[in-house]
Amino acid sequence: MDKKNNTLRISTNYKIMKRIIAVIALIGSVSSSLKAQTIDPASIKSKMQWFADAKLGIFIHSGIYAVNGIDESWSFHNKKISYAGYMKQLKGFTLDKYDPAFWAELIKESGARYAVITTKHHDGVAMYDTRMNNLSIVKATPAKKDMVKPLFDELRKRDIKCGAYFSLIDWSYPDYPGFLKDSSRYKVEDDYGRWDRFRSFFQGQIKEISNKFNPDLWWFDGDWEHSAEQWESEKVRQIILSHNSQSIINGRLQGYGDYETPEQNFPVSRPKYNWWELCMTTNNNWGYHPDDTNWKTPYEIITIFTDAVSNGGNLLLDIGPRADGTIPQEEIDVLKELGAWNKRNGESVFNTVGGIPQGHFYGPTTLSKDSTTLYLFVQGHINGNVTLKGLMNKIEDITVLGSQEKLTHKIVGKISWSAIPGLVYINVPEKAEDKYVTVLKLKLDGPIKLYAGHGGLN
Ligand code: FHN
Repeated sequence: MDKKNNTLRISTNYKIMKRIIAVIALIGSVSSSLKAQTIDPASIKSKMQWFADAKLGIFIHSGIYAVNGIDESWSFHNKKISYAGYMKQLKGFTLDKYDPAFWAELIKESGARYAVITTKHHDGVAMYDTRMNNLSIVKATPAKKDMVKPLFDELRKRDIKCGAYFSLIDWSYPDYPGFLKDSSRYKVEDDYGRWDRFRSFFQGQIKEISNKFNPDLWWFDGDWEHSAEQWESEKVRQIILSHNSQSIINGRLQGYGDYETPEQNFPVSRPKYNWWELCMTTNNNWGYHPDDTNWKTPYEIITIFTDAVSNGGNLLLDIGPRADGTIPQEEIDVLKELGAWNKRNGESVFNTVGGIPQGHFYGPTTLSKDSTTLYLFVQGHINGNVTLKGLMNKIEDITVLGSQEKLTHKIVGKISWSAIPGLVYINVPEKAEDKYVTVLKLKLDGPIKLYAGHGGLN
């Protein structure tokens, strides 16, 4: 048998072996993914409690995309700029005015109970000293420093939980299939070995982030490009929980997360999830975009925030710092205004539960955990009375949060022979109003009871 034939046979055998191994791996991962769907809900309820109580987080998209003020990662993926042009921004990322204590103090002042920072976006540039490759702000930019640990340290000094945003997508990594919108490096099914090398890489980064920063919360992104089996989502979840069983994971790990993350779109009906968080930009962009002056006003952010909380969710409000580490003044101002409103009215959001069903009150509401206190959120100028329908309880006291003004109320239309409650009219004098959203605190005679019928005799 000549050498050539022998070599040919060996390489064929190798290819067969590779496929057999891949098929076994696939069967293994499918069966484990079936197991993973039985994540024990009781085992996550207690560790999710801080998240359920927290209501407000601050999202931070910090990356080299701030240098030119362009779309994070998407600008080269969508070919608005060449990849080489995009990566030139590495040279301009200095963090020379980065002040993690100032960031943490501002986040604290906003009233937020947690913060989530990008450790790596789809562009593959790590915002910390990764040992898995050389593409990081430590090794490849003038910043020459990790920005995650200093921030986490300052946040934890202020009892603020720390979240790590991690993009599963890595359009820069040579063994990652995806690259530009219309071109990819390879197909996973054509080269499992190459895909395995990428998996070892990104899972290695997850291990090092766990070890270096011990995140309270993991905010995965980009899971849409591959399946749970291909990502090995179950294994990723186990890597995290084996390091810290109390870590919570967002719902962008192809079915292996703990809570849902609707993005930019506001729910009208209450989402059915146990836990969910609306993530939203402060203007229209996640990263620093000096040309985007479409800033949401404090009134808009506070009404969106209270609406999300009323529907049983959280708000993760995003800021996009500059490449030098400074935060745009508009974002500083809005976080301060939000914080001032939270100082006046925080009792009605933090540590509460979602409010009463729609129809009883024309606005957001929340309840104390024992439901003996009902909070009504009245947006804008009130001009007299607000109305509450179907309340069976006796109201013992009504206070305007912030001004602490005591209010009276009138029951209208209660028929003596009917069990159906009358309407509650509450007069709110102009002087008691909040400049954004006025909160009325109703102390009830016990856990709330509501009538939701159609008013008929039966
Ligand atoms: O593609 C990303 C996007 O750049 C940004 O990071 C948002 C934030 O939630 N997540 C992805 C889009 O859903």
